[in-house]
Amino acid sequence: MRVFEGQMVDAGGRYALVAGRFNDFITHRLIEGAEDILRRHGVNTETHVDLVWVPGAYEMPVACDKLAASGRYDAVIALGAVIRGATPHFDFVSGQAAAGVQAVGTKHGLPCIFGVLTTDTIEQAIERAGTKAGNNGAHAARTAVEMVSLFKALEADNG
Ligand code: INI
Repeated sequence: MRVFEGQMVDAGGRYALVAGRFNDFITHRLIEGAEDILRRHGVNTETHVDLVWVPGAYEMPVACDKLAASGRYDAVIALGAVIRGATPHFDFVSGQAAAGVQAVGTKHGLPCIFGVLTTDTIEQAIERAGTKAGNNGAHAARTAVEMVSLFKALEADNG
């Protein structure tokens, strides 16, 4: 049996972070977590990581699509926070963001990582942005490193 899996070391990837300005006090922590993990897995974050701000999670799919279509990146990482309010708005924004980012990935055959928190409360978001429940941006970056490595291995395979 031939087994392919990504290594947890950067394979020379170029990464785009797509960050939502909405709830940016959370997004900034997610960016810090992602940047730290990319750097500690061997990515030169000065030259190989671009940060792209969008207004909110709803705008992430179209921005991810543009970046994926550019051919300049090996992975796109969406980072942000959708926090439930008093209306059904949360469901539309979070649902479209998740489905949209996923659709971009399959459309372009490019790892598009969903590092967007979808929480009921601000406290839950804070817990997942570098406090007691880890940092979702760091987790997203680890996922990106693994997927870039996996895709490079699959692309290098000659059968
Ligand atoms: N965008 C977010 O990223 N998080 C939210 O919690 C949020 N809420 O709650 O409204 C949010 N809304 C804005 C949305 O992403 C769009 O920017 C807006 O609808 C304009 O298209």
